[in-house]
Amino acid sequence: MSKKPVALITGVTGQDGAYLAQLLLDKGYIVHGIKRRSSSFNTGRIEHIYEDPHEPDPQLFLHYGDMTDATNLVRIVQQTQPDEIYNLAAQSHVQVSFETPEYTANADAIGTLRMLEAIRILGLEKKTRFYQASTSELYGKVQDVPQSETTPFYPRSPYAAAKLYAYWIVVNYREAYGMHASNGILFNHESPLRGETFVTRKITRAVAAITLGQQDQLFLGNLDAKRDWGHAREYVRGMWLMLQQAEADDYVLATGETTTVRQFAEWSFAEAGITIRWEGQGVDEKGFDAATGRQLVSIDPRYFRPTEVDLLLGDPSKAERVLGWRHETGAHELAREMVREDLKLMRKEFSEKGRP
Ligand code: NDP
Ligand code: GDR
Repeated sequence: MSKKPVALITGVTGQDGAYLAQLLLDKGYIVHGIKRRSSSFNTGRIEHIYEDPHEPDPQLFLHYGDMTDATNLVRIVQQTQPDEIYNLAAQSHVQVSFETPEYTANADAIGTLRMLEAIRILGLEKKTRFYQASTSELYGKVQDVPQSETTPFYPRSPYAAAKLYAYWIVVNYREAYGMHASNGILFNHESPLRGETFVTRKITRAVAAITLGQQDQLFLGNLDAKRDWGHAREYVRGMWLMLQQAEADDYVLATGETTTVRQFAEWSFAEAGITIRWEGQGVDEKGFDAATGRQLVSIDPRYFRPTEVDLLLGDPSKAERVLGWRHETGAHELAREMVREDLKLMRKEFSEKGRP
């Protein structure tokens, strides 16, 4: 019987970590995940796949760790001897990075270096393949679309600047030490598991709460930002495919279509049977229920960023050609799925609390 492949996922408790852990378990991997110590429960997204380690034959193991602690990363890599490391852990919120720039650099930039060094210190350069969660935020101010692997970078936030370092240190370790280390330059990808403060999930949760009479209004920032939104479940498959190639390389994963925040909001409300009519300009713009005239959307300038990324639109043709990867879900279908799931979730929460 051949030995099962072993993967280590940093950020296993996040959106992508949860989908990736599921994918790798389905493929017969032993999966190790790093989770942070938290004062409250933070494994909700992987609860359904985590078995009690005392039960016979567990396949998913969790280790306490942090990207800011090199000793702990070295120890976990030493203990687990992974064939593949997926480095997904990050302070991943762009706006929050303006408030916590040093921490973001520590976790997202130096954290990546720490993980690469753990591989080297342990002499695993030839055994362990490495995936880095790079991002379309690297393009930042570049309006030359579609953005591909050869488009120059121009980061527009402390988050993007930290991820720029991580991108290049991965390229450098690949070239300097012959490591199988790849960057996935992933455009925005969402799902019902998306963090609640990212704009898509914020919108779909608000639509569900407004529909169920639990919220009056949705406050948003820049409605005109354009994003290339795909489905996280499909993107984690692309991560895995990158590590199955004979040679490491860098790949864009994207849908090749772009949508405004405004349009995503319209689609989300439409899924709940509400047509939005917009009135006003800039910070005074408001969204009304076209049927009842009730105001449902307002602008809150607190959500404007000091420097914004106006337009992201990716060209996934290299990943399609080399990896055979393809996206299936577009932004419209994504909005519909996320609203349906949030409605289900909230109805369940309310019924458990004895409310309608
Ligand atoms: P999430 O924010 O949902 O998950 C981030 C994960 O990192 C969580 O498990 C979080 O733990 C963990 N984490 C944060 N800080 C640390 C730290 N200091 N030490 C250890 N773990 C930490 O992000 P996504 O799943 O959406 O994204 C995964 C990765 O891909 C991130 O690196 C992100 O920057 C990148 N990316 C995401 C894109 C997207 O559209 N989703 C697009 C391109 C790149 P906890 O649960 O405790 O908070
Ligand atoms: P982004 O995602 O910054 O692209 O980073 P986010 O959903 O936070 O913002 C997308 C766009 O929507 C605008 N926006 C708002 N954003 C939030 N969060 N809240 C609001 O109320 C709001 N109103 C308008 C933003 O200004 C922005 O233009 C995500 C993260 O997952 C990163 O980790 C990842 O690298 C990139 O996607 C690709």
